[in-house]
Amino acid sequence: MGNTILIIGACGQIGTELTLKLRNIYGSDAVIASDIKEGANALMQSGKFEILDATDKDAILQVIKKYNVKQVFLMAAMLSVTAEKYPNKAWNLNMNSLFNILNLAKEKHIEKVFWPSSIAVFGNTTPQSNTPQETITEPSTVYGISKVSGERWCAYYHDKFEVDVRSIRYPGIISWKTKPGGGTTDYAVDIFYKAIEEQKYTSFLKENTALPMLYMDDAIKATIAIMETKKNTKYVSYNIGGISFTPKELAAEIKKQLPNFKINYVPDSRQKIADSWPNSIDDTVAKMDWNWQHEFNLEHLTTEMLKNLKIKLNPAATTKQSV
Ligand code: AKB
Repeated sequence: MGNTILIIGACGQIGTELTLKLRNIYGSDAVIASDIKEGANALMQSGKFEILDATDKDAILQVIKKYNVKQVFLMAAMLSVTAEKYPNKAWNLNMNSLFNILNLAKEKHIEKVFWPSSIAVFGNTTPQSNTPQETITEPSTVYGISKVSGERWCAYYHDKFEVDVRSIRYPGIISWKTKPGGGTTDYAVDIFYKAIEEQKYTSFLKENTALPMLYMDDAIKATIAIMETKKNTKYVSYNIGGISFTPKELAAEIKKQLPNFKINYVPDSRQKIADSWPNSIDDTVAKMDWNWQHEFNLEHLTTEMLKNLKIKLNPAATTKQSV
């Protein structure tokens, strides 16, 4: 157990698949999953799990010592929509969990940290199309303020205390194993569930609201790549682009495979958050610095989502059909 990894927030949308992938690569004993409550069966059955509160530094240190942890992936966070409802809780979770891990790294209990940032660091004053790596970051959401502050703290600990902390500005992540919760980009996952279950979806964003998105496999690939790169990375937190689409474009792609699918649009308060975010991301710097390249386009991810969700939501029917 020379290089044990601890995932904090392992039961969330990204944490679940990241844990499974890392266990696949490094072996189940080398990756400890933790969260405030238990998660999906696949995750719980694949290796060791600890109940852990990301804001409790002493409890984290105990787990680090118990397993001789060297790397921490801090995936616990409150996302954009929930953070608007509970600003104090969001600030407490998003910032104090980060300080805990940065301080544990500064105190040499761990050697390497991954911390997720987001396209939420951008705001209304940011150039919206092909948003560059270095640009105006004036977010208008509680979540965005926590992410831009987190980026600055990561850079500070890196420069002042030589903490090896790496980060990605995730766009909306699309996946079928674990649902996201409390985000603005969640519509792009919910739409697939509703398309299969009800053949219709009411979008809380306007039809032409484009947002940057990424299929989960690409997000996991990026996360592992930035943690493994031996190159000297210039930035702590990198833009990664993948695809960019509107609810209307996504619905049209789903309709190609489910011709009866219908969408209507009833924008709510989430529209304002989406309007403040970029509609596409320039990730040239990530491509140059650590060879980032996404694989999944809109058509490919739609096919993967529908195929896997049909099995997940109705396993019996799928088995019967395939007999
Ligand atoms: C959210 O919608 O809040 C997140 C994000 C883009 O960071 N998915």
